Amino acid sequence: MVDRQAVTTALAQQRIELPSWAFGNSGTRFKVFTQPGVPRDPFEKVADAGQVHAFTGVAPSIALHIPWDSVEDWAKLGQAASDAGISLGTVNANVFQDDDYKLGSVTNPDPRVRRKALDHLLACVDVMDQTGSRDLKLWFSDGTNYPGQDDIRARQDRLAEALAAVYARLGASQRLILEYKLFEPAFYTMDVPDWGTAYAHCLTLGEKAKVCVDTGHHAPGTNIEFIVAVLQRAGKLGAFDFNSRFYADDDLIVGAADPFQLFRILFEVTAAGGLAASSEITFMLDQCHNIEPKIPGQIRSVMNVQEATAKALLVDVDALGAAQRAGDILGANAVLMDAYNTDVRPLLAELRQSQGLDPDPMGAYARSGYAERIVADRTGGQQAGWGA
Ligand code: AOS
Ligand code: ZN
Ligand code: ZN
Repeated sequence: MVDRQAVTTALAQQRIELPSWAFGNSGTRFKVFTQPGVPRDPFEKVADAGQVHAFTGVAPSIALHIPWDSVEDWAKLGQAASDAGISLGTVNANVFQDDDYKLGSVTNPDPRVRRKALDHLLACVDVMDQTGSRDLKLWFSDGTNYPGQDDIRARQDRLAEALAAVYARLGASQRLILEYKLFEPAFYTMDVPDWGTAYAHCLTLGEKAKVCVDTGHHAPGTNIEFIVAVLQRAGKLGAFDFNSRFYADDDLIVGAADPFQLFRILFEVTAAGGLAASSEITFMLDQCHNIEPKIPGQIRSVMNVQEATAKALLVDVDALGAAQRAGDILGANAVLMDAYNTDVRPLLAELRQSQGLDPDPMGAYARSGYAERIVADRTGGQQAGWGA
């Protein structure tokens, strides 16, 4: 039997982190479409993220990107976040948008470039000290395009050296979260292409190093929930970058392309206690809203994660376990599918009402007048950073 009260409590405690770059203008390498009313600075991104939290109640922090979100006074940005009802979250480093990084950042054959990249990563930890952020998320665009272009093993050595230096700089409660990506921008080798490579580096580094699973960073057909289960079992699942993909790293709204996959992932997470108060998994979105409006896009994303989580929590794990032990293949599968096929929208609407929220976050935001206000007040919105 599923304990409905426990499901509601778990859903009420869920925390989803929003990416600051989701609020800026974004696009593909072909075109960035600008939208009226988008934030002109990090303060306005924080204000917009606050709206998503105000209407969903489960998105109380915003991930920052350095240098896109760099400000003179971090305390002031922290205050703006708190005024908006949220806090500053994960710090994302950027060692991919500089001419110097053509051959890589921390894995570059040139020691000068490696030093420059490492200095940026260390500077990000300085920022974390000021913002109170727990996590430093590292994604490297480093890799090669042609066989023989560079020494694969030497690049791993350089990567290990840089990671060790960053790890040594972390405070007691800070973590290094290493993100992997199959390809792009490099097309022959990426230096951190998969969970195994990320896991191996994190294992060497120590307890404070964990892996980030970006759902858009795998080959088509990859069983992501298996990776999640293995990492979580090893205590190395640090964070998610949730998004949807149809083809490559599409960064579309999470749950839009494959809600069943999202459910399967969240089932593994919840079954292994990943939603418990003691869990240290960061549930982050990593998306860009190239053509749809940004704040509603984020609200929809948060709701999609909530819906998949609710379904995952509704799995009757006792019945599932019994069927599994009995070797009842179809029975076990039916238990899972029963939960997936449940319409959880009424349950979530009730939960919101019990929290004093509107049961319909999308409608409530549309009625709030905020979208009209930012269009009137802001001109010259900032690009999210991609293609800058
Ligand atoms: C890049 O493909 C990765 O998904 C990054 O996680 C992310 O989009 C970037 O770090 C934003 O700065
Ligand atoms: Zn990502
Ligand atoms: Zn990505």
